[in-house]
Amino acid sequence: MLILILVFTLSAAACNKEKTIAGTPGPDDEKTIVVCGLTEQDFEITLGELKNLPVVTRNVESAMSNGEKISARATGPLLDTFLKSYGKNQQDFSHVRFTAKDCYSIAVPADILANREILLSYLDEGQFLADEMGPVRVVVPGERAMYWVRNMIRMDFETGGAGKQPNKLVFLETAARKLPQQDYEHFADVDKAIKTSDLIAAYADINDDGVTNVFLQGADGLQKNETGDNFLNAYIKITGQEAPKFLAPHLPQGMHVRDLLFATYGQTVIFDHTTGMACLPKHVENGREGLAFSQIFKETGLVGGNSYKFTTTGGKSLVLTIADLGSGGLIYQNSQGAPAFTCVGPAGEKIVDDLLSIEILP
Ligand SMILES: Nc1nc2c(c(=O)[nH]1)N[C@H]1C(S)=C(S)[C@@H](COP(=O)(O)O)O[C@H]1N2
Ligand SMILES: [Mo]
Repeated sequence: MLILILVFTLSAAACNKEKTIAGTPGPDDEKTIVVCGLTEQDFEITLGELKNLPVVTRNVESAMSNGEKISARATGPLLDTFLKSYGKNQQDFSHVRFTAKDCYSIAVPADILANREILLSYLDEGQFLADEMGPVRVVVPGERAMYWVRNMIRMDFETGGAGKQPNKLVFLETAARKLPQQDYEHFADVDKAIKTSDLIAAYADINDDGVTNVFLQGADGLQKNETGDNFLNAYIKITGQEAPKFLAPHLPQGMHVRDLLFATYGQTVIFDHTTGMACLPKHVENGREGLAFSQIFKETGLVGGNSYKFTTTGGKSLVLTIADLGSGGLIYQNSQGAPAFTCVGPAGEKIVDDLLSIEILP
């Protein structure tokens, strides 16, 4: 009984600690957070102002990308509580992007906005945040630690609906062969990398001003949206460990994406077939093993079309209709490891070797 009372008093004391300190003056009260996309004019709020909002406290744990766990006892207002004062709620947005002092940034997508609490925390374990966390640390209970942005200094509220459907697939390994490659130091190794801006300039519509978010998909299921600017000022390391890897020297490591399966820029999907072969279900057609044409479509969000234009690195192209595809079609790797297409249609077997791209024709 005595133990019970003790436990009860201790936990009550822990709760009260947050209750008594939340909202009281602290060292970061004058620090500001920039808020964009919520009202007509961007504005700044100070931590002191945020502290006027009611708070919640959550005991949270999350996995980091390296498998380690981090835990916290976070206190602060919910993003939804902050938004209520502007007549909005989390569900009103397609993305909320949080940016930190060290240039780390991440977009929280609509499905998380719809299902999770987001804390704008300014206390950890009942203490004001240390310099490496403050003024605000975003905490999303139940989500991976990449969404927990410490030193958060800017919030962008985005409402842009989904952009246009992708209609072109470019194979990264064949595209990269024709682009300038440079040495890139990666831990103890020197690998080869291409500039994303070269890749996009050559194979996608770099001036597509609808591109505010570039979607990145990792082989392990990681999904992220990167800003057009961040994406275009970076590299894809195409050899060595964890290749293809999206990275840049000025972007914090948490923003790098290893084992990139595909990136969608505007209407173009850049797809790494080798990574696909390692992480997607394989399919056998006509004695060859590869990825089903339909599987790649399903995975990348490419849809429909009545015919497809297959183009080789040499610039030759072949247009096939759905009927021509017959058996469905398969992308396999030729003896040099380059992607190649095959299908068995009404007119027999068709092969497009050294495949660079596939376009969906209306
Ligand atoms: N400001 C900032 N916040 C960040 C990161 C970062 O590099 N900068 N990395 C994120 C990632 S990828 C992870 S796994 C966790 C790591 O938590 P820790 O650095 O606080 O241990 O913080 C997230 N928040
Ligand atoms: Mo991470």
